[in-house]
Amino acid sequence: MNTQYGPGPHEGSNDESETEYVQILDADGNVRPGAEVPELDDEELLAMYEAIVLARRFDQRAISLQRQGRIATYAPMTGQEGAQVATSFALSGEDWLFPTYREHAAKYVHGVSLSSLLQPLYGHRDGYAIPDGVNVMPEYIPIATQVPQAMGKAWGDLLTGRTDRAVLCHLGDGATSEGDFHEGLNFAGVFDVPAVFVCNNNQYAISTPSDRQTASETIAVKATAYGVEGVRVDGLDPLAVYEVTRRALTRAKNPIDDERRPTLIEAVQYRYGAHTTSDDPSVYRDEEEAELWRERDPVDRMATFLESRGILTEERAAAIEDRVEAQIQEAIDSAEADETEPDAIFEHVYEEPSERLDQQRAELDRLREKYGDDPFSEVLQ
Ligand SMILES: Cc1ncc(C[n+]2csc(CCOP(=O)(O)OP(=O)(O)O)c2C)c(N)n1
Repeated sequence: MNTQYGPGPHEGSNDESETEYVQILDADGNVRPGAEVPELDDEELLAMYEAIVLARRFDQRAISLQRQGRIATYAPMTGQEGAQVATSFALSGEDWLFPTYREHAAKYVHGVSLSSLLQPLYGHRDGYAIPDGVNVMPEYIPIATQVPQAMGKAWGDLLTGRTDRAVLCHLGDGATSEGDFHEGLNFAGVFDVPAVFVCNNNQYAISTPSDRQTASETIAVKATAYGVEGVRVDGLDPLAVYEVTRRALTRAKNPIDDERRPTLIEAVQYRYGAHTTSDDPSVYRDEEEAELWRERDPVDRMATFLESRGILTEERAAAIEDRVEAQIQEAIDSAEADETEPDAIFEHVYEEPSERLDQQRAELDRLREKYGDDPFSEVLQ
C-alpha cells in the first residue's frame, strides 16, 4: 500500500481499538510522513474538493428547506461528504452504486442531478427513476436490504461475464446488525463477486452508539468471517478513502477468478448533525464529542492540502463557492417548478388498484370538493 497507517481515531472517540487504519492526510490536512498522494491531477483534486463543498452547502440548504416546510424529512450528511464524494470518484461510469437514504453526494458524483435528489423530497416521484446511463439504484430505506441485492447484482454480472464493472454498496454501522448484511457478505465471499461494500461508520444508528452495535473490535474485522478483504480507513480523509476504494474496485474487477476479491471498507467518520430532520441528537450525545470530530473536518483538510500545493487559491475558492451556490439554487428552482400531482401517489403501487387504494383515492376526491385543486396545502395548514 502506498498509504500510511496511523493510530485509531482521535482520543475521546468511542472507538478505542488499536487496529491500524489508512490515512494519507493528518488532522490538519498535511500529508502524513511517508504517505503517497493518489495519482490524481490538479483538476481532478479540485473537482473532488468542489464536490465536497457542494455537498456541504446542499446539506445546509436542504435542512433549511425542511425547516421552512418546503420539503419532507431529510437525512443530513455533513461530516460524511468527504467519504461519499471520494468513494464515487473512484467509480467508473459502468460501475453500479447502491446508496442508502444518506448518500446524496455519492449519488450526485455518480451522475444523479441535484434537482433529481430534491424531487422526491418535494413529493415528486420522478427523482426516484434511474436516469438513462446513470448506474445508481434508488435509495434504500429498509436498513441493509441493499447488501444482498448489491451482491446479487454483482453475482449476476459475474455469471454473465461482466467482470469489467463492479457494484459499490453503501451501508451504515447499524446495518451490520441486520441479517441481510451477513447473508450478503457471506455470499459475496463464497462467490467472489465484483463488489465493494462501504460501511460508513458514523458512530451512531440514530441514538445507538457503535459500541452498542457490535462487540467486534472494529467493523472491518467482520470481513474475515466471510472471507472477504477488510480495510479500515479514516472516513474524514477524502484522499485515503479514494485510494482505498480505488484499490478495492480494482481487486473486485480482477478478471482472474482466483484473484478477484470483494472488500468490506469501514470508513470511520461522524455524523455532525441529526440522524434526520426529525431527530434531536442532543438527547443522546454531547456536543463536545462532535467538536472532536469537527477538528478533522474533510472540507478543511482538503482545502489545506490543496492550498499547500498551490492548487487552491483565494480566487478559485471564491469561484467554487459562487458556482456551488448557483447550482444549488438552480436545482431548488427546478424542483419547485414541478407541478405536484396528488393522484400520482396511487399509481405504481399495484398493477390492479386494491380496495384500500380506491378508498384513499375517493378520500382525495372528497378533499378536492371541499378545498379545491390543492387539497394538501389546506389540510396540512
Ligand atoms: C429494517 C429496518 N429497521 C429499522 C429501520 C428504522 N431505522 C431507520 S434509520 C435507522 C438507523 C440506521 O443506522 P445506520 O445503519 O448506522 O445508518 P445511518 O442512519 O447512521 O447512516 C433505523 C433503525 C429501518 N429503516 N429499516
